Amino acid sequence: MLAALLLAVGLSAQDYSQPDFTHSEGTPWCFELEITGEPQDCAAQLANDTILMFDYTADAIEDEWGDTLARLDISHHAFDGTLLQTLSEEVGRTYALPEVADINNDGAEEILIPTYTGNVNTVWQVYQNVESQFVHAGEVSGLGLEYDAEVGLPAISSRGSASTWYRSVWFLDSGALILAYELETDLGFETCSIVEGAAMSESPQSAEEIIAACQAGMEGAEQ
Ligand SMILES: [Ca+2]
Repeated sequence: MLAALLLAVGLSAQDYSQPDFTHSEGTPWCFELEITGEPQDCAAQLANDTILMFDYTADAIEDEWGDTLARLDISHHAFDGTLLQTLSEEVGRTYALPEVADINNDGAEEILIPTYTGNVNTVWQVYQNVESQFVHAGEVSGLGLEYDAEVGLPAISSRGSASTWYRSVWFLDSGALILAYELETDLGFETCSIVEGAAMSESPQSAEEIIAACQAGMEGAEQ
């Protein structure tokens, strides 16, 4: 697939400024795919007009428990087809698709790669572009990592048990994703608790303020 794309990029007179050029090569945009739980090749366009190709090879790897994993080869290309960088990940069954999103609101997109989905939560590998190269910044688990405008930091919600939820808030800088805090909400016991991370000082609210807001929200939800 990738070879075909590169050949086409090199030889054809196709207009690559057309946003849907990968369709002609048979590779859909990731955000257009329907989630099936099976590996699906896809492409993503970054705001700086470069292209990411996500190329899965199913059953390429066997883990220590004998389960088969897909190998995911990621290649980053300039619009003229020039290869800028390659990355790879081992991927189990996941009900999520690769994403590009600016999770820390600095104007540059990160790559979010789902590598495994458990009962509810998905494990995501986060890559940040640092000096024109994507570097692995960290790993999070939950429903989806996004910029939380209220907090001004990346955050992700995850399910604990039937009655517990977590909200993890992170600080991303210079290729490192560092936990600010994790807020646990127990709807059964109606309690809020917080675990502070190494980047707690990046939070605009203190731990006490976060807990107080959480408790107030729980009481408000009852009425
Ligand atoms: Ca960013």
